[in-house]
Amino acid sequence: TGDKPLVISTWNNIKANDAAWSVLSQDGHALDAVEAGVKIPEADPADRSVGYGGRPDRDGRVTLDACIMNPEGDCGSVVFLENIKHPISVARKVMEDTPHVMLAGEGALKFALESGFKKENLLTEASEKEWKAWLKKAEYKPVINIENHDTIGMLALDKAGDLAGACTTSGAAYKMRGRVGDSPIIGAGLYVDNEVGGAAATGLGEKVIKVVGSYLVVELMRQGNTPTEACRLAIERIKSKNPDYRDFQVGFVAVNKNGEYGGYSLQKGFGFALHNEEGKKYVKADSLFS
Ligand code: SD4
Repeated sequence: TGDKPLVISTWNNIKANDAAWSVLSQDGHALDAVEAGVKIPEADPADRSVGYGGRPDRDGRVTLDACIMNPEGDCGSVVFLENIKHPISVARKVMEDTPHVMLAGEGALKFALESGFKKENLLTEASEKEWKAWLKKAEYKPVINIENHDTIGMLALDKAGDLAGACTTSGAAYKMRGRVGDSPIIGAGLYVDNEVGGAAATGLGEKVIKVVGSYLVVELMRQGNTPTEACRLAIERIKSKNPDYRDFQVGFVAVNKNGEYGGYSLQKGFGFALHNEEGKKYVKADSLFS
């Protein structure tokens, strides 16, 4: 640990890290790295929790949440956005080209179209088929299974020592229409403080929002905890607030200003992808329960 540049992302997002690494290894900026990185799963129809190919809400619509933060502490976010393949790039435009932090739904779509993004159908045949099968029982409960996610939260530390982060998702499968999770909410799904470090979350967003999870992890690092310990303490907090703690998953990843990194989850099965000068790998995170 302790080297830069590096990129870390939730789950087995090795390919996303590759794209981020190609920016970082050429002395690129952390913000460009995380945007390039998370665009990979956004465009990948095989990734069923992000962007194109993501599982729809219970009405059969793919609705996307994303946010981004730069080393200056600026942030941009889109929530409940439909028909745009790269919500992270729209979030970046919200940050850079508007006086606002967050745009929602129709307004976010209007802004995206005005900014030159194209309207596209994001519901793939595979996701539509699964949704139709789900409709037969239609249990109206956001489904977050414990071991099979790929929502991406990504943090990068560039050669200059600056931190940025991005988070993007299609959210909980078969959620209520209009539901927004933690992923696009600054402090919940993502937080970066260039003086301390950054954190990102995945899992059942409602639980992450309730403890302002990523902000909590960053503040725990500010108090002197290592990234792994900060993630563990935030997971302990979630456990202590939720009697149903065995029924859902939450995982955090974090990196500090020195290039130390880590992750931790509530249930087993979580891990993160890491790329630094030593190469790339998938790391199984420790969990509170095994
Ligand atoms: C959400 N946190 O919308 C996201 C879902 C997720 O892997 O992380 N899935 O609640």
